[in-house]
Amino acid sequence: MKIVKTLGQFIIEKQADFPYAKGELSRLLRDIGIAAKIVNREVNKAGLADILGEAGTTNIQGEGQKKLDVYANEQFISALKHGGECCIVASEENDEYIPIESDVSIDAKYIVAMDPLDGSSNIDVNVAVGTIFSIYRRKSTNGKATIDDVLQNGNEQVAAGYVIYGSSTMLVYTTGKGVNGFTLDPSIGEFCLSHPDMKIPKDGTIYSINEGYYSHFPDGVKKYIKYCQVEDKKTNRPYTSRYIGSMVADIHRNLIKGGIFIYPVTAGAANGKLRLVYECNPMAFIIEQAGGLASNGYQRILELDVKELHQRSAIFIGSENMVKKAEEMMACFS
Ligand code: AHM
Ligand code: MG
Repeated sequence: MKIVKTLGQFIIEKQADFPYAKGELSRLLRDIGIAAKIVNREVNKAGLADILGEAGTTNIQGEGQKKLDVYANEQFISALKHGGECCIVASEENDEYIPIESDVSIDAKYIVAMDPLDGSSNIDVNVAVGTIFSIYRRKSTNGKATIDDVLQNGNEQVAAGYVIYGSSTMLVYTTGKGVNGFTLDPSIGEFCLSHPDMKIPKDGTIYSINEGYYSHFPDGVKKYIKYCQVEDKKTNRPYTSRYIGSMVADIHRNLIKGGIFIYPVTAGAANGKLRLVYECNPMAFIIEQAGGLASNGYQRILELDVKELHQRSAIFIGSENMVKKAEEMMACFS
């Protein structure tokens, strides 16, 4: 029988990559893995447990929250509270950051930012959803951690990852030394290493964008879409259009097959829709670590100044050559 490597074993092995580390980051990642399994259990039985539907509360963006958003949010926060490695959790579902002030976490080194259940409008129709997380080291050296500890630029992340609750459940993460993917084996309840050292193809033939908003897009994006659609044998065009409407699932597919995911600024969303801290920065860190690029059309996502928790950004993310080509077209109109 083939021996599988579990997420827990892999994390412990990789601790040697950080000789200064005392195991806190490893424990934090392990806690996230455990919370992901609990959320997975609920997502899987969503239709059965009568857990679907609006929870009746609204988040800071004014969007209706689904019950499972609330559940996932609570599970991750609770796992991070009890783990003791994290002094602040910032969640897309909470207006303010959550200080964690238990006895064990007062000296905790890490900040976690997360989108507990991304793409949640897809739950009702059995389409893949995801969790996105991002980990920073706290900057302040004494007293309580503050908002300045949270508002760090993306290039200061020490780890980032996502969980995709799809036809199988996977956890993909990076600590800045490549990207590794683990598939949940429900028979043993463990994430097992299934996609070691993931690399995104340098080129791809898939573009993912909500083309329904075409008339609201900037001219550079319209030009790039037209470029994707024009026939050219040398570059395998026309490309394929694939848009799930779950960022994690769209980017996961493109990571494996090669492609670009775009959520630009639109006439209705002047700064884009997706959140820099909870969605763009972690996905950008992962895709860059896999050899791809992530940009706001003009500038690297990981270098954007983070000024507020719920800041939004446009994003062009994926295969290197495709992102470069899209940036080229954006530059034509700047
Ligand atoms: P959410 O965090 O409220 O679920 O919104 C984020 C999601 C992304 O997963 C997805 O790519 C995007 O919103 C889809 O938006 P649209 O319906 O405007 O295309
Ligand atoms: Mg989201």
